[in-house]
Amino acid sequence: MARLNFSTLADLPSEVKQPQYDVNATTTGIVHIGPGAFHRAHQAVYTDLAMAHGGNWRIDGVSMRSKSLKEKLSGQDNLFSLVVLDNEPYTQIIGAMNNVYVLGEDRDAIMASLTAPATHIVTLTITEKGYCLDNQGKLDAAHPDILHDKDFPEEPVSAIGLLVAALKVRKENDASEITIVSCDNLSDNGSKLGAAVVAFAQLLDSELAAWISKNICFPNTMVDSITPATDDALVSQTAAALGVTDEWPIQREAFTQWVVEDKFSGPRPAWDKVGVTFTDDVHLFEKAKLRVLNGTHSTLAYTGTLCGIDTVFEAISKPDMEAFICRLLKEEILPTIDAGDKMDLSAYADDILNRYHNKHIRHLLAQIAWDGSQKLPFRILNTVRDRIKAKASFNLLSVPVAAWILFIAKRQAAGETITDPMAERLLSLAEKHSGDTKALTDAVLNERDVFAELSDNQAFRDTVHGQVEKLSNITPETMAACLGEL
Ligand code: CS2
Repeated sequence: MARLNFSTLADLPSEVKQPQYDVNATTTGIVHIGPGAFHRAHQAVYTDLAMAHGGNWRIDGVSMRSKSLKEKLSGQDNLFSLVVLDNEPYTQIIGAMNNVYVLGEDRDAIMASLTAPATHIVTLTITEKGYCLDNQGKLDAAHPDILHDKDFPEEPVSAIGLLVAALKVRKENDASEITIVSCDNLSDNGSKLGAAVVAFAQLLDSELAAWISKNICFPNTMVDSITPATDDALVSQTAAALGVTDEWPIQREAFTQWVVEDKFSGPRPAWDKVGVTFTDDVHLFEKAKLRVLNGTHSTLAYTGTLCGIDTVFEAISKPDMEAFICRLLKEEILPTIDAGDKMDLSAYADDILNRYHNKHIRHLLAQIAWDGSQKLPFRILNTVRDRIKAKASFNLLSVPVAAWILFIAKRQAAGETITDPMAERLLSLAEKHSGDTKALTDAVLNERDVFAELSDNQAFRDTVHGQVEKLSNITPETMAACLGEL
């Protein structure tokens, strides 16, 4: 079968949406660090649509480690398919990706792209761990990648180091019209990124740090679209629909939202014309999304996995599981969000639960369960902190924490690993305390990189212990009774 590329675009079925601009005549204006599935399903799509309104905003993707995206897309002119799986499905060819680089082999090209005067935006989806932050959200100067980049600033291995190396050149060239936009699920993502970049620059050159602080904007954002990882079924389904092979199509739900703080140090694509919300304050959108969607996602991921469930749809389709999620939202999550008249939180939560009921999306709980040590602080623990401040219960919020601990224990006992920057540490604790969930719970709760001051909160510790005990015998058969007791 022929491959998706510029020469086969004309042969695609008429119902397949295509770029509404001259892709070949459009040049790079954005560098994206971490071009994984979510970037290609979200920012790249908005940017592709925005280019119909003009401007050179194609994207040079920079993979920090993996070569697979470059290898897969290079054979198809960096085109790829967005497959929207919902009640009204459609497929859209995205032409926004101009080049795909890998840090280990394309360093010169990457620096040329980052420092080009025509590059006015850097976006990032590097996941929580990519920011090299400590448990207070500040740059961890002892992080191995930061230590490396401090010693070898011209050969950075971290996104932070790469940005500083590029900004150093841009300062020398007086090319300050560039905005750096975090698109990851962490609170105050832009502010934290900017502070980390300035802190790292300060380690090298205080004048550069001052220049960055003065000239470069790091807007906060909220990003949202459920984007399951690409699987072989999607590749086959897409080939059948297109009549050509796309080696890395992307799938997502129809819903997509991007809220961006209106704070830019240079030009930007016509994102506002294609549904992106610009606002002076992202915080309500960010807090609601991280706690209502991502907090319940992680709860489903760990409790569902303990009950032998594979996908979000299957989990939320269990009446007892959905009833528990509704209780968690109503009793302990929504009360921590002060939306005033700006947002109908109850309707917002209902919409998210409806999105979970999308039977066309096979969103694996195993994917959501990745990186729990990095995700839980933003999705669950900050909510616990607000409940403690309010002298309110956090019994239900302790359930995903307890389920995460049991998830680690279960994976270690089965001789399986977990995907998490702290995997080695957490699995070693599970091995050391094998068969003793009380001791393992104490040991995990002592991990200050995850729990910070909550490690010292006896009421929190006791509550988590209590939920671990209740959940430790949960099975598919006992799920209803177990969740009903919580
Ligand atoms: C998910 C998110 O994998 C996960 O941790 O909770 O990727 C989630 O699908 C997105 O944030 C939805 O916008």
